[in-house]
Amino acid sequence: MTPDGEPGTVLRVPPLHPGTHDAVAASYPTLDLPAEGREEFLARHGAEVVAIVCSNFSPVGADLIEALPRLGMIANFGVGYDNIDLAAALSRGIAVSNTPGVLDPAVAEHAIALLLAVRRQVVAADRYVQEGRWPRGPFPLTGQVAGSHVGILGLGRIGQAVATRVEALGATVSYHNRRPVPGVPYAYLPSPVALAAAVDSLIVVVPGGAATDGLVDAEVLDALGPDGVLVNVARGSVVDEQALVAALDSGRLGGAGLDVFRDEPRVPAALLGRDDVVLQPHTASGTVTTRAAMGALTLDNLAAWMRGEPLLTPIPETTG
Ligand code: NAP
Ligand code: 8YV
Repeated sequence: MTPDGEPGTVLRVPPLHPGTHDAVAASYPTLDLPAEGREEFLARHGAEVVAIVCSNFSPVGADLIEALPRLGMIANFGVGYDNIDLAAALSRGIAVSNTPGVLDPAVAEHAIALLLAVRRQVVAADRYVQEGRWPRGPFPLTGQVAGSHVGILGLGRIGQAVATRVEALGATVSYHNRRPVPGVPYAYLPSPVALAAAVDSLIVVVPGGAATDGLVDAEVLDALGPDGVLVNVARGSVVDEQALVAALDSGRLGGAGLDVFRDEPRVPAALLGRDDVVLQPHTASGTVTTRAAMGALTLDNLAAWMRGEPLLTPIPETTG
């Protein structure tokens, strides 16, 4: 049932976390958006759909929203919602939820894992041992995080979880947001360039979308410098990838730990097979526990909307 008591179907937009995919069908009449023949499918079934369940890998554009005249709710599995045409949803008064908070520890520890992996050369040193090179001589000395200065670009929920973990490693934290965060014990720098110039390593945790596209550009990377390390667990769109490759190739940047890319799952060939870069397939929230919690929150938001109650975790823009 929908909030107005009329029967309605939930549309699953792939790819979805398997447990969440199954849980939707256990509670509601369900359809799956097919990979092929979408126009015909939507012409036949569009009027049945009252809600969407999607993930940040499932684009929900204006064309899909327009094809669903009764759509009242979009439940996004993920905290980032740059996959959704929010303007199109807002213009129709469609409620949109996401899954903030429950993934903070997992994403924060993944950022720390990347920082340590690049600074301590964990992956390159593993290859050194695996390939039998150790008997020919010692592995070169590496940098370290303890005693260093780490910048956080985006001191929000995840950024603050990163900050406490960085402090526990014995490093100093500074940050940049558009506005300073009241009450935090970290130095505020007024721009991404100023932050990059002040720190040894920069961890990026801002949202994706047009407002942050290319925020980490050549100027920021140059300010970070030849001993600097960039870690990106935000969105690939936030970093100018060509500028990143150029900075690494010319030795103007020390290294990078990247969980996200501009054209996932494709990764620029120039980032592959190098010892100064550690790459992950967008898995920062990808633990069994965290993905289950994200799925539960996605379903709880959908259930609240179905009951005509306020969403538990609406996307801020949709709450007016
Ligand atoms: P959040 O609590 O909203 O924090 C975002 C922070 O970024 C805020 O402090 C915000 O402060 C700052 N910010 C926003 N726009 C900015 C800009 N133009 N310049 C500088 N700072 C800016 O969000 P969150 O829950 O921490 O999540 C952050 C992002 O991480 C998500 O949107 C998602 O894209 C990404 N993420 C990735 C993964 C993964 O698997 N790799 C997992 C989860 C999340 P101001 O508003 O004051 O600027
Ligand atoms: C994804 C993420 O949701 O929350 C986000 O913004 O990027 C991730 O947690 C996850 O990769 C599955 O879609």
